[in-house]
Amino acid sequence: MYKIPTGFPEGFLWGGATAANQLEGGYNEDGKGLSTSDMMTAGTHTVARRITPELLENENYPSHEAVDFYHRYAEDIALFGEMGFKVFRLSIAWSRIFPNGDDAEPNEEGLKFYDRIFAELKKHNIEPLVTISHYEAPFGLTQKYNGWSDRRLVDFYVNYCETLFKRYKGVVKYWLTFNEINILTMPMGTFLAGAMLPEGGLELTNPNASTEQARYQALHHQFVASAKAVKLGHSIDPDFKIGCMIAYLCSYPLTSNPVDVLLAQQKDNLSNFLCGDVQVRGEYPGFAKRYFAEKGIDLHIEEGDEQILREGTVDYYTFSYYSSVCVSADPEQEKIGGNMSMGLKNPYLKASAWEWQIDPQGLRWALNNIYNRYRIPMMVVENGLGAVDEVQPDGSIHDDYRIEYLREHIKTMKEAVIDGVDLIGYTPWGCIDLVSAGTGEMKKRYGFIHVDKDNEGKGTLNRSRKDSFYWYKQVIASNGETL
Ligand code: BGP
Repeated sequence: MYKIPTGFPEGFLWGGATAANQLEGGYNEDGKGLSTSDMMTAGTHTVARRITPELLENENYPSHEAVDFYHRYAEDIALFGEMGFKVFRLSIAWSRIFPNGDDAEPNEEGLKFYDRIFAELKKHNIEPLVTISHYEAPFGLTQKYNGWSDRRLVDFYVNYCETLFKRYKGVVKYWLTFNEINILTMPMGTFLAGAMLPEGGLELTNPNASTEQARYQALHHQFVASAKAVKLGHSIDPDFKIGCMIAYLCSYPLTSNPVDVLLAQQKDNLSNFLCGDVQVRGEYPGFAKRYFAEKGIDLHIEEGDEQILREGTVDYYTFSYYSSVCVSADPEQEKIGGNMSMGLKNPYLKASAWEWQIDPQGLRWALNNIYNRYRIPMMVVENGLGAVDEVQPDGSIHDDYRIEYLREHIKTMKEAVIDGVDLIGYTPWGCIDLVSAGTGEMKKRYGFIHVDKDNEGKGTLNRSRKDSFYWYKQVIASNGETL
């Protein structure tokens, strides 16, 4: 008889996930330079039309204060400890370490901040999981080089990694090179992930205007940078585990018409597996080369790049998973009115207030789909429900909708483990309320911990425990058995 797993493995890494620009605030403290995210205004959360000193004073930039983790980290980490976190995913703000991106020396004060964070995590026996670049880069790199369009960013990034790897050898074991690297395949990734100005500069009507040629070239630079970082990291500390991070975009065929089925597979290939194949297998897959050829995308690939990619494959695969959509080869479907964020409506699913369809089964599907291809350890490093929470007069928050969402996803994750997927950790997104990456809002909340701050930026910033806080604590204590 085969012995199959009965549940989550011992030592499973339960925790939560965040990103510096959505959490820290302190955007100009202790020598930090401006980062691309510091240039994004609230509401539309797009890059400011023009950066002037007046604008920097008068407009609402959500990252500038965020939820003030910069000053309140000890309290927050204690709350993570109280929930029993084994791991905490955070990102390092590149502009704290290299304020302009191309500085010769790192900013010691910036490093000291993360020294304090890691020391605090250690006190609570929480393992850090560090995203080296999460949707930001020093704004100086945009101004001087137009971000990742310029190959010189590879060296600046690798130099930044070297600083982190040497400083945090023996302190940090788990690293991720780029958050949701595949977002660069989409227009919305232009400034957000590529730190590139849209075509036409900052005074534009469409902040995401960019060509596929420009985005795939920038993506190639990030692939090379990531691979070099992996190789370097292993030479500095062979115990480092360095992973990729991909936004898993789950697309189902809208109908059983084979053209829809094929389209869904092509989407899966281009949206998800293109990046996965380069980072896990170390080479561009055939379908990507075909796509480039047919679209007239002519990548500048230097001699030696292919070897770099082969030598810098990742140790583990991580991804974000929030929802799924449908795709259809029939252009009429778009008009029928089933348009959701990122794709077509699935008649079998409900959606969040932000039109992200809720699909727990899709997570099991994704885990199997990815694991069958790569056969390396995996982590779900983002998952969750963005929702408006109501604070009761006594201060409590009854977020049963959030509990329900997470419970159903944890159930299907467990099924995937029983299916044989080598899943090692789970860090739901925004374990403490933070600024939304997509909109810059505060009211789209994911946390177990509430932060008193509204969309206009007002509030005491006080922290409080939601019902989900107590629920997640017992999930962790029971290693996923008590749901
Ligand atoms: C992912 C990002 C996160 C994050 C999350 C939720 O794409 O990696 O930074 O914020 O999505 O998105 P939003 O904040 O738009 O709800």
